[in-house]
Amino acid sequence: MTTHTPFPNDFLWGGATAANQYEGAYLSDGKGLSLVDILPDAHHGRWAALTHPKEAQATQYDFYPSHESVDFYHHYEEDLRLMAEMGFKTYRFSISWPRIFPNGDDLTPNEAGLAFYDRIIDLCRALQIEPLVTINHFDTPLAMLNKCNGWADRQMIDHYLRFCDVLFKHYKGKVHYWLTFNEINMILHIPFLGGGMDVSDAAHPDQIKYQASHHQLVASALATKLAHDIDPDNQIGCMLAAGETYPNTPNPDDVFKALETNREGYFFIDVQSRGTYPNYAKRLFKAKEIVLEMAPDDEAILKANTVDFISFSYYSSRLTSADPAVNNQTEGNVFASLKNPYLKTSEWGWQTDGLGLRITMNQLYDRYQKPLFIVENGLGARDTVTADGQIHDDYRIAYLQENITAMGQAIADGVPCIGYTSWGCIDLISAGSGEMAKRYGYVYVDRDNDGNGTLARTPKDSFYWYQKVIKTNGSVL
Ligand code: P53
Repeated sequence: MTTHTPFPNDFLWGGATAANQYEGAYLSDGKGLSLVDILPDAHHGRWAALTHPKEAQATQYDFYPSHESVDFYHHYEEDLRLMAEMGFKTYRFSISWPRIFPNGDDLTPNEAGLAFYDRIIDLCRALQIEPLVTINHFDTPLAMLNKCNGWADRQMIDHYLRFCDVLFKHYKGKVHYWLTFNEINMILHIPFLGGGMDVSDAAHPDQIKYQASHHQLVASALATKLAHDIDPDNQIGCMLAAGETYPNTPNPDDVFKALETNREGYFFIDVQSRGTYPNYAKRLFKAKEIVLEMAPDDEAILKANTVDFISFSYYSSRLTSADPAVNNQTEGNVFASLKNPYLKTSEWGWQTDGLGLRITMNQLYDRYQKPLFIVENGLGARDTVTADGQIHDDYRIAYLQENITAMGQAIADGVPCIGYTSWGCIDLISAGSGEMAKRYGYVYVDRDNDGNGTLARTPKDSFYWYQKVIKTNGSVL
């Protein structure tokens, strides 16, 4: 019996993690401090720390979730074998920049740090899992915050390229898929995670944020060139925190507001994929009184070195209104969004919208005509271990079913898609809240918000479900 599936034969099914939320071992083998290493969890002021990082740095918290995290550093073999057991074709992970360059501006790499990723990449290859590497996932070395306010300073481009040069040469022939910056648009929303900067006492934060964005965009283009020069087989992707923003009503004011909100993210991909700043940037800069400082070659660099594919994270659609009285309920969220009454909401206020993924994919492809790669998707939820020692996470399966079905529909609509890596395939620390309780994984990790637990790994029901999805190439969901 042949079952119908919209997914191509070589579709890359897998899962995604990031060093700063997964590895622990925060000072092992010469690693320097990562941005997240100075942050407490949501119950001890994480949001205040994210928005005032210099103050956070001077504060002694009782507990730092990232320091041990779920200790992938010492559990990598077990974890990669579990991924292989699910049938992963690809595994997306990030390389911790301060593990390789502890201070950011070091001139030579920390060999012990590279040795760790050698072990990961060699085992991936042995298990026939294609590595997909995020070069910078919220992980600018903390030392650079203190030295030059992170990406606010143009010298970060050189430091980043030195890091890239080491990676592209060292992993030549072993890694072919690279993402230059995780959720590059995050720099506007959480400048500390996105750009290693503190803008809390800046007179004109938007000026700093967009200038730093420019530095990252130039760095991304130069990294793309370097990757192609070193190995023409390298495929380089940009990475957007995506999710279509809908208008709250058919009022054209709301529709226009939604268009502007979508452009806040497209802004970055317009540069990375089309090679030029979009037309609307001029008016945006004028309205925000931003004057970008550019080096003479910057525009030519951006133009000549566009990305090969468009990757993105998608958790939910968003909703906006032009009426400030309606919109102001939403403060405090990373991405402001009204509550959409047509959608289910998770415990953390994120809404499930599979069709929104199909819409987002169609919009991205219509705009860029480059292959897509979904590199994050999933439901952060509280899990309970039942008396039989199992985790029956039917809510997670339901979310993934809805989203994967919609992805298949988008592919059937004619949108090319290279692969799908769901977020936090093994439970890890939440970026936004620092909690362990907000879990995304197919594999449960025994650890709680306060750091108690054995770190034992247990497959959840969703583990066996996803195994079947991969085995049938998405024909059984
Ligand atoms: P958490 C929101 C807030 C922080 C990071 O988020 C985010 C988002 C959603 O776009 O981005 C990504 O852990 C990020 C991951 C993160 C994941 O979303 O707050 O790339 O590092 O863990 C999920 O539930």
